[in-house]
Amino acid sequence: MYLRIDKLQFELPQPKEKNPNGAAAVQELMGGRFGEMSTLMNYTTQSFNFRGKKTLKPYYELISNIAAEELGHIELVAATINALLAGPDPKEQEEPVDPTTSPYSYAQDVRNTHQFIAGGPGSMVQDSRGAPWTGDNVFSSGNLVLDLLHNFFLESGARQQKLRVYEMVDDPVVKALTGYLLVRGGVHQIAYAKALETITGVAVEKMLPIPNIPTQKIPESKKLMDQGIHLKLYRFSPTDYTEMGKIWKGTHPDDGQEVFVTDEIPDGAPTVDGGHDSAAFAPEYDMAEIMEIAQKLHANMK
Ligand code: MN3
Repeated sequence: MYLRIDKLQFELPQPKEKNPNGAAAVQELMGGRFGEMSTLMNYTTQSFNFRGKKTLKPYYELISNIAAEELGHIELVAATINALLAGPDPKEQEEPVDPTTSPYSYAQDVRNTHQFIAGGPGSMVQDSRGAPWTGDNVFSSGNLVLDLLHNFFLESGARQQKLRVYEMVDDPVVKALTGYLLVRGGVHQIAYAKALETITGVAVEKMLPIPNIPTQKIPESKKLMDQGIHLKLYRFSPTDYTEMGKIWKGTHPDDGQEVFVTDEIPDGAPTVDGGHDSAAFAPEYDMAEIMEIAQKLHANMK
């Protein structure tokens, strides 16, 4: 079972300006092969299929709790895409189109028109090409070492692509998102390395960081590392999953500090609301009308 908290894991800044092509690039972190949908569904599926949940409890718990955190990561990526789609209009705007004839025409030249036509506009479960995420991205072999090795590779590929999106999209909301995901994905990358080491004795941590750029070099990440966010593995349950500290222990390869499992959950921050978009009939053409309906529903509930 999952408990849902109506907050983002991390506070995102306001976007500089509306940036649909930036939003299309960030889609890779949602529905790309190495995106958050992939980390979420790989670890979720592996936890469902796990054989030996009691005998290999620390490994089962590690995969399960990282899966729970990834659910919050897809939420953060969606919030970033939506922030870029709903941000303030760019200052140097081209000749405005007559809104009475084609109110939605501003969206015709964006990279991913699907975000606008199907999404209203909103995030999609797609990569940066607009190709839908697929279950073919899930690897769940039933062999623990192979699955952990895959997960280490997945987090390493994810780290590379986050760094590329960081360098591609010049907006504070994207820098903050990628800065945060680099720190948290780094925890997961190291956790899978530590898990592999406990089973095989191979010093997987010596391969880190992949790519070979210290996370501290990213200002948005360094700010979080100064708060110790890179040392914590969150236990997303009030009562269960008590043994993953047998794997998530020892030192962090970046700075040698002690890592630990924590019962505290992230402080969290408000979710993003794109507001009313009458050109897209979202949530409806006439906002006053839907407000009236909502008020009636609210009155009926009393
Ligand atoms: Mn993640």
